[in-house]
Amino acid sequence: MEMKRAWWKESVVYQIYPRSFFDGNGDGIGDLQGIIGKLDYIKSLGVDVIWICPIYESPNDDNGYDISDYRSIMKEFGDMGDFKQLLEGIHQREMKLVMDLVVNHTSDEHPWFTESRSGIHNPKRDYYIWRHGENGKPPNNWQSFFGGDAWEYDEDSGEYYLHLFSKKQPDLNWENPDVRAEVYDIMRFWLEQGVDGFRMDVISLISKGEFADTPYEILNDTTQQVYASGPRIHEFLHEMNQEVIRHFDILTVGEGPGITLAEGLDYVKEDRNELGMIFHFDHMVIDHGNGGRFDPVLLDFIKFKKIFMEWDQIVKKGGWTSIFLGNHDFSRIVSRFGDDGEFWEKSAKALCMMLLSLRGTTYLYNGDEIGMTNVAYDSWEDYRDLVTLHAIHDAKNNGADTEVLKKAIDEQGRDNSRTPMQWTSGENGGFSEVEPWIKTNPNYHSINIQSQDDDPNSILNFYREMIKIRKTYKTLVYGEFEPIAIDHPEVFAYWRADQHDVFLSVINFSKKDVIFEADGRYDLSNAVIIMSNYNRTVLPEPGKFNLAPWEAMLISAN
Ligand code: ISL
Ligand code: CA
Repeated sequence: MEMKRAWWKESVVYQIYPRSFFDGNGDGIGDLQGIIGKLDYIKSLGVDVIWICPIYESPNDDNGYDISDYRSIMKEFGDMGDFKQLLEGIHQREMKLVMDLVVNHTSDEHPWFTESRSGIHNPKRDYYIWRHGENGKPPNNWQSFFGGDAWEYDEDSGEYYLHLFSKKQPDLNWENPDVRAEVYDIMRFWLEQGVDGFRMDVISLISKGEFADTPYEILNDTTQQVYASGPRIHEFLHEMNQEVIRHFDILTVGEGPGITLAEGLDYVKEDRNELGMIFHFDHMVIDHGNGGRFDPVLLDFIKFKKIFMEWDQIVKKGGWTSIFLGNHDFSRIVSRFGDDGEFWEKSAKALCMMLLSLRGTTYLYNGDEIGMTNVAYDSWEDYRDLVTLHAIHDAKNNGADTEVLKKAIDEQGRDNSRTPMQWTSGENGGFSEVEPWIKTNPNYHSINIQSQDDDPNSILNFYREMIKIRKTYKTLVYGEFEPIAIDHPEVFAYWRADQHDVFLSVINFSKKDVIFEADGRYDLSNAVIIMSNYNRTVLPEPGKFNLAPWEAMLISAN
């Protein structure tokens, strides 16, 4: 079946965490002028789309994911003039801009919430979710993603409001049509400015079901079974599509914690007219234990591969998918899925090959293109993320072992991916002239853009080359994805094929030498290696591979 083509399916998206990207005015905080100054660098990667995490006015309890004004720019980042300049600069370079749309919740400092809280008869009361408690306890046993009860008591009215994230992020009441109309207005406002799409924060959570107790002990189960994909989710997304999305040619990607494989297609099936694609989290929570991210378990590599295989099925059934390994909520991909020690460079390139040779729209997170790694700070004082701070606070209160916790935080904490971009080996990694809001990773002396820019063997230039290859061969975008030996314990290998071309991707996910044999599905007698992280150019024996540690190659069969 010929797949429906679209620019957003063929795009490579580059995600920017604005607070940590580049400080344009010397206050230690990344900003819009900082991004503007780096647009030529971004363009040099070959990416098509920039997605910027929230840049709206916010008290920054959760770094911009708590919005107090959807129509203005956070003062630390600049103003509307800077925004217009940024958008123009992006469009001039023939790239596109995707904004983060955070509408499951607002900040508690948003005027809607100030009004809503002011009294039970206020017209905005019903913009949020207020309930009576029972016997001095919250309305139900729901827990917030950031720790503690998902309900906050309001003394004045004697009611509780729901917050699935921090108590400074009250959930909006999507049952109220006025709330939905406000959201569509906000979307139109930014589309009229000329933005090219939205990444929708936790959009899977907007429709709340019955407020009954969750029977599940584990938050991940509650997310899938209780919080996500509520009864009216598809009605709301379809309405959003009819009201807004379909009138513009835009990229839409819904962040979907808790969306299961069974429900995934409903969000993205083209003839349902909801979203273009979603981010599912199956591979991102794969090493989270029952206690969540700070209770890590060993990553099951075969399961990891199967997740990509299973989610590819939704593409076949008339939808589309996204491919990503990291973002601002998870640790660094080379530290988590690769090897940030001896095989740092090889494994970073291997992950790059995987990201850019799978079917789906590729999302790259800033810093991964130079192999930025996790950080482990010496002092508790240096951590910034509220999730981490809550965990530290709780552990100290409960007399838990903070050494064990520190190890988990350094493996899985969100600060890992939020350290300043490493531009140069100069002070603060060239991110800012002054002490940054979050400490730089001290390895900026060796890992930085400046040193990789002109080095033909660098991770950075491997990314540039892989992006170029993906843009050249549409087969890598749309072609069938046919995994080989999915139960192999070390190798991820797959064909990408259509009537035009056949490619074979072979990636050794281990520090061992591994022998691997491809199935004979396609003829490899005239095959050539087009990309190799060991600079290999000739295939020794068609279909048979002696792979070095973290070796990755992309082979063109015709
Ligand atoms: O459920 C999760 C995995 O266990 C979480 O990672 C969840 O998907 C995530 O916290 C949702 O993230 C988004 O919304 C948050 C914000 O803090 C994140 O930065 C954002 O990406 C609340 O807006
Ligand atoms: Ca600044």
